[in-house]
Amino acid sequence: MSSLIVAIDRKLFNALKRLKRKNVKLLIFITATLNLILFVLYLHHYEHSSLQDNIVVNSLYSLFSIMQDADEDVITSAAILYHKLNFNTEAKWINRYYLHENLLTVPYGNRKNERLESINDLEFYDSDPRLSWSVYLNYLINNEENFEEMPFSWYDWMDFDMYNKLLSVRHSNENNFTCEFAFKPSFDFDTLKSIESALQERLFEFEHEKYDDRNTYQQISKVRNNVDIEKSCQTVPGGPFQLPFNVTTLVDSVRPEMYFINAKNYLLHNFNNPISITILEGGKNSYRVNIDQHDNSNMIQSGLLKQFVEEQTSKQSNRNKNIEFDHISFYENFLKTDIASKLRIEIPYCNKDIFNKNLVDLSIDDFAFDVAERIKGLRHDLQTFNNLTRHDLNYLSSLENSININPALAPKYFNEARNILQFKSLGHHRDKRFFNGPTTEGSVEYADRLNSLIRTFQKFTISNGIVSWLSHGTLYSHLYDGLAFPWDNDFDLQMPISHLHYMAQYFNQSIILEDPREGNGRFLLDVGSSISVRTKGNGLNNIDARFIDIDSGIYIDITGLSFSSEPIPLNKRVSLLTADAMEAALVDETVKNPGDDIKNPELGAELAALTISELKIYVDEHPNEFATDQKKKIADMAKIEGKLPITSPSKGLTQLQRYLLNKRLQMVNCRNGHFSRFDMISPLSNSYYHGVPALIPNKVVTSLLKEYNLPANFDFLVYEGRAFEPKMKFWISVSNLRSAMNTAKDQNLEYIESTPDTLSFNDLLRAIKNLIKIGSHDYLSAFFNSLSMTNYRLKELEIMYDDSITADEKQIALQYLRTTVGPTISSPGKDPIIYTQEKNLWKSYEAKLSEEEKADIILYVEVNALNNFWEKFSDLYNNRLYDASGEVNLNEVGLDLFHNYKEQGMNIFAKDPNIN
Ligand SMILES: *[C@@H]1O[C@H](CO)[C@@H](O)[C@H](O)[C@H]1NC(C)=O
Ligand SMILES: *[C@@H]1O[C@H](CO)[C@@H](O)[C@H](O)[C@H]1NC(C)=O
Ligand SMILES: *[C@@H]1O[C@H](CO)[C@@H](O)[C@H](O)[C@H]1NC(C)=O
Ligand SMILES: CC(=O)N[C@H]1CO[C@H](CO)[C@@H](O)[C@@H]1O
Repeated sequence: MSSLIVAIDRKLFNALKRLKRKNVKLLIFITATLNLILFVLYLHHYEHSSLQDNIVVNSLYSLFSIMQDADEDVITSAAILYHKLNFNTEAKWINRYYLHENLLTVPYGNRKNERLESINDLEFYDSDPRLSWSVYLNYLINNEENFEEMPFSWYDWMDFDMYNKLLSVRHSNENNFTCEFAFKPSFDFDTLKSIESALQERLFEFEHEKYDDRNTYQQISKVRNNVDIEKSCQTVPGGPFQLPFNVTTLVDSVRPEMYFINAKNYLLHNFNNPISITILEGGKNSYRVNIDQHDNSNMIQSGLLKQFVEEQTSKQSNRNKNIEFDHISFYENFLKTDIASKLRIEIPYCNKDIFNKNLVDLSIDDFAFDVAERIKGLRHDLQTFNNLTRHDLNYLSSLENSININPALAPKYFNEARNILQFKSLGHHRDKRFFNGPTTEGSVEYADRLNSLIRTFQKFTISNGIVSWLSHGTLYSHLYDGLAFPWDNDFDLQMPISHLHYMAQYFNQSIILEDPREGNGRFLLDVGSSISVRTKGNGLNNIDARFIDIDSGIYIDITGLSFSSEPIPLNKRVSLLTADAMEAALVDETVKNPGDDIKNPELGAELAALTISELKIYVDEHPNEFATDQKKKIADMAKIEGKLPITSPSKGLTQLQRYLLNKRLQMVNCRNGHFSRFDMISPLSNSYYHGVPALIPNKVVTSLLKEYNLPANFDFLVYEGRAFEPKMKFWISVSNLRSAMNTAKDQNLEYIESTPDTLSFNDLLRAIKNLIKIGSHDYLSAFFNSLSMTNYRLKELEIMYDDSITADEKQIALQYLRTTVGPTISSPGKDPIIYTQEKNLWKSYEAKLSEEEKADIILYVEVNALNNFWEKFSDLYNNRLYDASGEVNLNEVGLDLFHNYKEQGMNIFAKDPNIN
């Protein structure tokens, strides 16, 4: 440790003293209840007054449950909680989940905190992942012998918090809950008051102030919508788990807090069950469990919970009647059973080994997929062997439908909650079915959700050998620090068309569950209904598939790349094709004069066998078969067909010729007309993104330049109100940066001499201290928690973009970095469910603490985190971050962007790095 380590100032010293005084009691408590090892660890912890050591931290967390209830330990347990909440992103729960204290204790409503006698008295419950995992895994293990399918209810696998609040006051508000109520654009003022007075708390937070008085309420009550309530809703009897109405059509033209109620009601009563649940084991294996398609009873209605409780009760000794839902032990038992090996998926066409190599060579054949041939093969298997799974059958029927869809007539598949009223278009980025209230973009929770989304998707693809790579804005964000841009609201990935098909066949309509030891993410993999269409067509299906967070509606957009007849646009920023290459392709006989025997593989059957001009003629002859907007679209498309800018190589070619030209030039495209040349993609390189392995295209710079004004320098940057500070390797809001730099020369903050774009190392420490002083808590935790990721990415950049070493040398260093440092990167964000739980717990602690105590705890924990953080930064500064005795001394290899980005980072993004 050097003098750079922050000095503990007087305030902290006092806080520490106070904490230690409290601690005397704690020590007595511990000796009485815990074994010696924990005790020694704990002592050790206080001697060094630091929450750094992992083992210490983990045993501290496990102490939390025990200390929670002992009043004198409020300060210590609050400090532990605050540390875990902000500076630990492991998916460990801070407490345990029990039948009586948790499930049977009413969380809100008229009977709040009441202990129910038995599960028969439950009229609603929160589907805590520990509860659902335990009950359903136990069911799987018990039915190992003849397992066919598992019961399913959306209620058991999603967040129904606000809906449960309504259920909790159902009895006193029975008359309020009508179809009328559900489709009002905003709450009726008196109804909301009546609900909340029974609830004794707010029903929701977002813009709740608008309902606070009649004046502000005026603004929102004036909006109108035009819903045919009779058509969209039925009155039904209310009861446990059921409000007395049934939303049969999803209508989003209401305010967000109303739409939330509608969407949840619709899910419960009218939405199909998924085909399967896929359980991930890290990034190693996927286990696919078939779901009962017809029943949507939850675990109480189906009797599964009752069975679980009875079984556990009979197993336990009489003195301990309290049942714990220890989901991890059920999970680990499940992995050991025979049923797990029966459910494990191996996709025959995929190779899991690709994630063990630096470079992944794709085959040009991966970008063409013969749909007709696949249909034939599956039909044959069905008839001969009768061995198609439900997933195979759903996929087959989708292909048979898709192959007959003319691109001009493909129905829109994905729907977003676009029409939500007074919501600033935020609904545009949420799947309509899984809207779950307005998680504000830019909030910690939103960032955590994005993090969980991409991490789980990556682990899902890795465990199946499915190839996909970062693209568009996602690839751009990866470039700087291996993390999403703070203003991002989704992710974009691309895959070869063949892998889109493999993924669709095996997992379309599966709920993908994250390994519960790593997080509580739950996602629907949803693939569109017209994936055999590979051109833009009517433009309604630019996205082929989505990986959707069912707890928020946020998603990853997935697009397949393939050969097609889409005309090649001329890119203004960067030319993907040389004039020579275009010339050569255009005079190629196979393109110029394709023989009569060459068929355009894009053309399907029926209307899909027609080109757009032929379709136009057909429409004119059969006007009654088409809707007005379809006719208009087809006419528009026919008009522009072939009329390309004079500079496009595809100009004047027939559809078949355009297809052959694209193939000849190795140009592949998505359905939104984004083109890449094959060698821009392959070989892919293995990198890390958000702490998990991720593939990136071969020519990153060219790929980015075709869409963005990528700056050539790795340097200080300002964009969208955020600044990228290369020493921090992180995006910081400009207003936070001003405070950190103390531009106002505030006496209470540290004085800083250097400027943001030439920040000196010592000033960096002062800047971070200022962030602590101004209480920029969310920023600090995001910044600290992503350090291992941003350090990794910095080193990777330094190696990849160093012109002074050969491609082979780079590969050796990258391999070493990836295999030795990569696996140690921690998640840059918390599991959203654990985050919410700890945040709510912290709120309850805040109520018990004085302002002074609270400030002391926060300061204490943050300075400790800073110590830990600064040690790593100092190691980086002193070139000893990495173990120097290994095969490659990573401290020395590559550019020195950390100390000298102004010079060394100049022009590095002007061209693609030479890495193979
Ligand atoms: C809600 O309506 C749908 C469609 O009419 C029906 O299938 C379903 O059984 C109804 N649910 C309830 C709880 O009445
Ligand atoms: C069905 O079984 C045959 C013969 O074992 C096999 O070749 C084929 O791949 C199977 N089809 C599917 C869809 O699993
Ligand atoms: C995915 O499943 C949905 C729902 O069954 C279906 O509409 C769609 O066509 C399927 N897509 C593919 C490619 O199988
Ligand atoms: C609008 C409406 O019907 N409000 C009622 C909600 O329920 C309470 C309690 O039954 C009534 O007092 C309100 O009139």
